[in-house]
Amino acid sequence: MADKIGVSVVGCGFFAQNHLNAWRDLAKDGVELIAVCDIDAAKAKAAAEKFKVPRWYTDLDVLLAKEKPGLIDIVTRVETHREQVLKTVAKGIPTIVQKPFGFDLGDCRAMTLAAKKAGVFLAVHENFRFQAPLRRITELLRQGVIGTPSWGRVSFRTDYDIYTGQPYLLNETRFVINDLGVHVCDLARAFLGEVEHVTCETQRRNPKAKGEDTATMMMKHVNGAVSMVECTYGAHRLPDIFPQTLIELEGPKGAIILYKNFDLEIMVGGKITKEHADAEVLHWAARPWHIIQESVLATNAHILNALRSGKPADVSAEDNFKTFACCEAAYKSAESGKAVALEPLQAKAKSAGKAKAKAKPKARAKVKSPKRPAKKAGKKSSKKAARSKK
Ligand code: NAD
Ligand code: 89V
Repeated sequence: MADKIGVSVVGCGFFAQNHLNAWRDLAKDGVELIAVCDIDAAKAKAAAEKFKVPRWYTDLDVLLAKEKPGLIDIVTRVETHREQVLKTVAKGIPTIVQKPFGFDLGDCRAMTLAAKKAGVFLAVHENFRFQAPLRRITELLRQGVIGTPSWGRVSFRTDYDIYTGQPYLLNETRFVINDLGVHVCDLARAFLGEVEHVTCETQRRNPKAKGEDTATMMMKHVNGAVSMVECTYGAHRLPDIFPQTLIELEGPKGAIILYKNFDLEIMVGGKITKEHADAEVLHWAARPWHIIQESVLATNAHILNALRSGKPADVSAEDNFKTFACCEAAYKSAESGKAVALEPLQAKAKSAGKAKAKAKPKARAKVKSPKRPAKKAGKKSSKKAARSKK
């Protein structure tokens, strides 16, 4: 049995239920849930009772004063990430923060720099690349089955009702790129390499949404590869395959295509090899979310192993900063109608991040365009009655 590690989960809302289940499954690897925290006392208490966690809090500062977690897992919404991560990192506590890492690249840089300066482990819970079919594609690419891909498509298209489980998404001024774009851009980087520039068009198909719900991006990768990277919550397609991501990759030796329902085809030397790459439906999971739920367990297990072996996670803060830079470039491209190079953006965010990292959260400059989601909207939805975790 591995050494024990005390884990605290901050935020006990909709998606945290998956994290709590996954940490409970990792008890066999020494994980002990020691405390949970949510500003909504009912949610913190309910999570503590359901997952047999000995202590619950409604204030992260109090938790940090009383507990000594070996790992903190922040599963609150984006507007709280920067403030919370700066607190946990200042205490020297290894930290995981849910996606999107920050609201903008300045946030991401401030957190990345703070962790680097303090020498504290910081990972982003970017789980899509840990989904079973996408893990399989990574493995095939590492084996060089199709050679280095020079073209790819990463596609997430649905109009599944995500708003019942995540009503706050309708109020996000940065909507689908921050919510789904982070996943598909991360996959494009993972499969085709670092990105040189991004072109993007956005659409708002659902009039009730404040922000864009559709993004079509084209990326030029540093190695010359090109990818089409798309995500929408407004595609009226049947069957709706939520929450599946479809992949196409073409390399010098062949192609890999992930079709709907996890059917994977590997085309090499004039032959097609077919695999069914579905994930196990874990004992606490249910279709269609099982593919995401199993990836939460895989992501947590990967991050825990990285922490224990003293290495950065594959989805470290530094790595996810590069994914978020693609998203920032996509927003800027949609605004300007031009291709946006990543390098100057990353350099700019680096210096801005340094200055902001020193400032207290209250003293932070207001983001002019696009605006951050109104605090009221977040509060209102967080107080809603307990929702299904599916
Ligand atoms: P939610 O609103 O249901 O849950 C957030 C919880 O955080 C609420 O219970 C709220 O009371 C609590 N909270 C707010 N401020 C807090 C604070 N200062 N201290 C402690 N608790 C606080 O939101 P959600 O849908 O669970 O989303 C949480 C995060 O998970 C978001 O960043 C979202 O993007 C992400 N998410 C990821 C996936 C994925 O597949 N990776 C899927 C869904 C959501
Ligand atoms: O946050 C997310 O990743 C979600 C999804 C529905 C894909 O889980 O919105």
